[in-house]
Amino acid sequence: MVSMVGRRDPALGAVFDLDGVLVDTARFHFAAWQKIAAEHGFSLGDEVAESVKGVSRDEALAIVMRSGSIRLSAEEAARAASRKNDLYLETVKDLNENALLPGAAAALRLLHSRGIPVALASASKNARPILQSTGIAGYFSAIIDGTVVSRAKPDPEIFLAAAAALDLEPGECVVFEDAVAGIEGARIAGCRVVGIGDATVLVDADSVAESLADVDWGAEFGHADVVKEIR
Ligand code: B16
Ligand code: MG
Repeated sequence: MVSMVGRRDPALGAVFDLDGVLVDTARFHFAAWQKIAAEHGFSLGDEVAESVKGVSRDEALAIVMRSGSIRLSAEEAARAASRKNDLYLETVKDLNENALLPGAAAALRLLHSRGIPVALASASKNARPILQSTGIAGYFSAIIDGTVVSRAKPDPEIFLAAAAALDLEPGECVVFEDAVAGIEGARIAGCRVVGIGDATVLVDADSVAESLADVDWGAEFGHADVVKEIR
């Protein structure tokens, strides 16, 4: 049996969220939801942005419609979800490596050079084309996305599947997440979590960095010299 590493021991694998961690697409998801809200006659306040991060398309639609006190039939909901996806895909159709967030490319290169296996754990059903268009698909040993899992974050399913795909225990993996729902799911799975974003929002993460460029890689993976390399 593989033993679990303690919270301070070096992790053996890395699990990345996509939108808002590796790629600057969270704002495009939200802009599409704002258009959907406008088309339903209400304006979607910025305070909703955090709660639609990391959750599935259907769950995000439910959150958006709740905030506008709108009830949709199953048919209307399916149409609105599909329209949101069309709007989102229109904004990401010309995505390239310039959409990678600070530190993302350097982190993936570094982990690869150290032989640390990397998995994706993204709720998005559009994850694969986005990994391709931004040129980072080749770094992933496993891709667990919205086409693979049936339960949305904060359910731990996606993180358990990512760890299993790397042939590691959840406690041997460190997850990088920008969403409150994702941090909750990763913690329930038993992974260590680095929140990417605002420390006043991501209060349940084990540690928080503004971006992947600010992560203490040496502390997470146990190589004293890695911090120097990533800067
Ligand atoms: P799609 P992540 C998530 O991706 C987004 O954060 C979330 O806003 C979106 O609703 C979800 O993917 C589903 O995306 O509509 O493309 O299937 O952050 O888990 O990488
Ligand atoms: Mg995210």
